[in-house]
Amino acid sequence: SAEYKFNEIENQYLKLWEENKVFKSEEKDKEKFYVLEMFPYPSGRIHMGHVRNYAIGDVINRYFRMKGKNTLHPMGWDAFGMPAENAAIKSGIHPAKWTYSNIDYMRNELKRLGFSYDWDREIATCNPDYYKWNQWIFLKMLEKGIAYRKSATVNWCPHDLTVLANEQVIEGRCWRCDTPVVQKEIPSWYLKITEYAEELLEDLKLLEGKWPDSVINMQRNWIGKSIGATINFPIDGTTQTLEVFTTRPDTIFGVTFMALAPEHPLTLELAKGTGQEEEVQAFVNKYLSMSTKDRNIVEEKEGVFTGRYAINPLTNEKIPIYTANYILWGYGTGAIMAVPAHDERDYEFAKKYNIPIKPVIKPLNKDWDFEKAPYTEEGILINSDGFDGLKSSEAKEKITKILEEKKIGYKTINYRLRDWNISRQRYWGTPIPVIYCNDCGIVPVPEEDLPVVLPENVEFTGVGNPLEKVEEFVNTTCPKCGKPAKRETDTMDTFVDSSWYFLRYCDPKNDKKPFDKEKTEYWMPVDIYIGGIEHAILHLLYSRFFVKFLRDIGLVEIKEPFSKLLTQGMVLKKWIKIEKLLEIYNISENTSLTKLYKIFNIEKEDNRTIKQFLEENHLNINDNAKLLFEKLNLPMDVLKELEEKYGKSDKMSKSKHNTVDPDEMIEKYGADTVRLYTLFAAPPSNNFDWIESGVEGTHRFLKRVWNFVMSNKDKIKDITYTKEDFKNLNEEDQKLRRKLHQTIKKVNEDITREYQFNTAIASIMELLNELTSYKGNNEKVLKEAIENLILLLSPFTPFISDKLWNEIGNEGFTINRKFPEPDEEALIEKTKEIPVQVNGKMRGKIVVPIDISEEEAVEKAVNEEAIKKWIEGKNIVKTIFIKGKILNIIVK
Ligand code: ANZ
Ligand code: ZN
Repeated sequence: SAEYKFNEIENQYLKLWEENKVFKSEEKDKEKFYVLEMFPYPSGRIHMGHVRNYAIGDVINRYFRMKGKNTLHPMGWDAFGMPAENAAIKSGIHPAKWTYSNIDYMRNELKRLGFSYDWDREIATCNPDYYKWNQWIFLKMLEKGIAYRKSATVNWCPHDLTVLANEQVIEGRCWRCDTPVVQKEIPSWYLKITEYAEELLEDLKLLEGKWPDSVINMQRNWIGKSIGATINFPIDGTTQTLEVFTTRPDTIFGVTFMALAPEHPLTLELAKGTGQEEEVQAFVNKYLSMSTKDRNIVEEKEGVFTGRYAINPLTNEKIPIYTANYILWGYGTGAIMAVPAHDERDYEFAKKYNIPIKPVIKPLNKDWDFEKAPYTEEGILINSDGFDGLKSSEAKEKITKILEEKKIGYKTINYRLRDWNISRQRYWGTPIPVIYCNDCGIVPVPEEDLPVVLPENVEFTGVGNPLEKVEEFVNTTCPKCGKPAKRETDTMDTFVDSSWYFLRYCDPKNDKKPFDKEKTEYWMPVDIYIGGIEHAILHLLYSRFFVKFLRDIGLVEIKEPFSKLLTQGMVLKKWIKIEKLLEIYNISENTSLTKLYKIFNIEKEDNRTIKQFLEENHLNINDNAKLLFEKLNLPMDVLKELEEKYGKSDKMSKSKHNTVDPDEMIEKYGADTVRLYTLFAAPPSNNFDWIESGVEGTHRFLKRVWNFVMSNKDKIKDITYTKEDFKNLNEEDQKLRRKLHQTIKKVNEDITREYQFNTAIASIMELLNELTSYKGNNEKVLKEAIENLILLLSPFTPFISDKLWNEIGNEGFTINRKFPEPDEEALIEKTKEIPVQVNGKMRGKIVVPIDISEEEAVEKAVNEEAIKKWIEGKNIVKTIFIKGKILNIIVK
């Protein structure tokens, strides 16, 4: 039969699918199913992580299509962002050109993999048709007070005069020019996500069981709701008070010091005239010059006494006030009442500075020595005057109430969540649509003037924000008074772009509105969203926030954008260091190349040592051994074996040289094999190692499918069948049908239950084994099995499936066929083979109907050739029959 020419087949079907617009989707009077994968950043080429992510989505889309759902499966590009601008700075290519050419390349790669996207819905966020609506939504937020401007601290490079993202700060220095980075306050635009904190938290309940628990927990912690009290402590010798936030008002009798953030305005003020001023000033200076990132790295608690005391409002005790590095400015009030007996950080601090530790909570039923460690849970109050004996929960309420009565405190709910700073001082993003007028102040760009388009003629020097230097862009007129005015040059954080793109896919070409409500009402919410765990917090939270805001202004009615979330695992690749290679062969850097060649049976003289060679080639023993193999032309198959045996699994990355290029794999094995392998290697949420022998195995399976179907195609081409034909089948035919329908059942179950593609594929592989060993000659049974085998494979390996489908005489494409459903009838085992013993010894087997009676079974056994001879001429005295299991005949 004909060879499996995957390249030819795949290119042929790519064309056919495109010509026939097979993946088009539109609203219909039919149940919908929206399958979405996180859209990629157009970095240049797709990587294996993308292949896996999109292969998972593709199977789901194809499967539910075949199950009769009206599916939506769109794709687009998260196209704004830093790498494009960095490329412009480094090599002078315009970010737009760089981005669009990457998009063109990657679109082809995705098509080549056979992914079933409706490309008519493609969006690129850097297109003004798209970002116009970012601006429109921003203006709505501005109108509703959800967008606002305030000053923010940023990383600033004093040499390049530019704001740096955290990733651009390398060990406290600018990534470009190595100048130490400083912190600077600049005005920025914020979105008031905190207004939705409670709802974002509350609605996580709707996602329970549908999103991974880990993601729900990360969101919950990020929002970080704390219930407690705000308490005012009078400051001794002044009329001022110190306001603190605590989640443990029940511990107020145990306060032994107070602590302020270095940034707290009272920190320096209190120290004035106490003799502590200089020391406090030095401490504050030290921490203010540190970036938040560096500050988080400092583990050691550190602080300085301010020289002042606060008064505990319930005990009238004098308590020293410190400034301390572990108090954050921007959370709570930036000041705390410290209870070292019951808080880890306070305990550490108190131990270091010899501050008293006073226990006020007793554990319920265990011993505790407050000199050894703090007790941080709730318990029973002690050393707390009239509150002794109360449970923490009761005391919290009582104490808060008393503070409220005395008007020195009140119940407070605090969220860790901060408002979202969307200002980026960069070119390649959505311009923030506001204008600054000397007379009118901040003026929103009128809706009819949208989009504010990025100017094209821009210079990328790496110094400052390129937009600031484009006079035609910056200088404009005030929309209110008509006088000269200046345009905002900040662009939006690219997370804005991805916070609503799933809505735009529902109506991607609308030029009157961001999207039509009727269309989003039909398609939304997304039924399954697939992507990396790295987006577990920000992207998902921002998208949820946008949907809630858009609902508030009447654009959507849904509560949550993503009904189900699947976070796929990583594709890892084992690799070994040169160092490890030397160790394996028990050689050293001083070994000669000649000897190294010998190890691999290569006759070649080279007197340089490995060390010399590495130096000459700018390699190092921590580099991937692959580099050495390549440079010395050593046998790659040996390296592969070594990697599989001794290698260390790591996420694929360029710096480790352990990436596997999808294009290369497709070239070598075909897209069907690459898809099938990534799906077969592990369940979607697990990590797995890319192992080429595994790829080869999957490829061999597809070859066997090909060969089997092609060698039977003439036999079955003109055969037709109906269920009626399968009424009275012999055992062999029944067995094949049973296996077929068991497989169909399992594949359906595995896919719908947690998307267990790997086990589904394994069962299809078993089905092929059964088929190749089928000894019957019922062509109807054979045809049914082959047709269904092809349809079962179709979501995973669509190219070979469509090709074979047509080869055996069917028209059209498998995605338009119904996905197989099990014939319950065929699942029932009707006959069974059971062993027969005579006087306890195995003498043969009989095939009998499953519900046969004892007499009938014995009747059949005594007529069986192999058994007959042990019974002839004797008397049957007893029979023991266990239905479906065994028959024992006792004779004399
Ligand atoms: C007294 C106390 C006693 C506290 C005790 C804890 C245990 P969460 O749950 O994260 O909201 N805190 C308040 N503001 C802070 C700030 N700006 N920087 C650092 N720590 C701050 O934590 C609230 C608790 O963290 C508060 O309750 C406060 O310490 C501290 F046995 O007050 B607690
Ligand atoms: Zn004006």
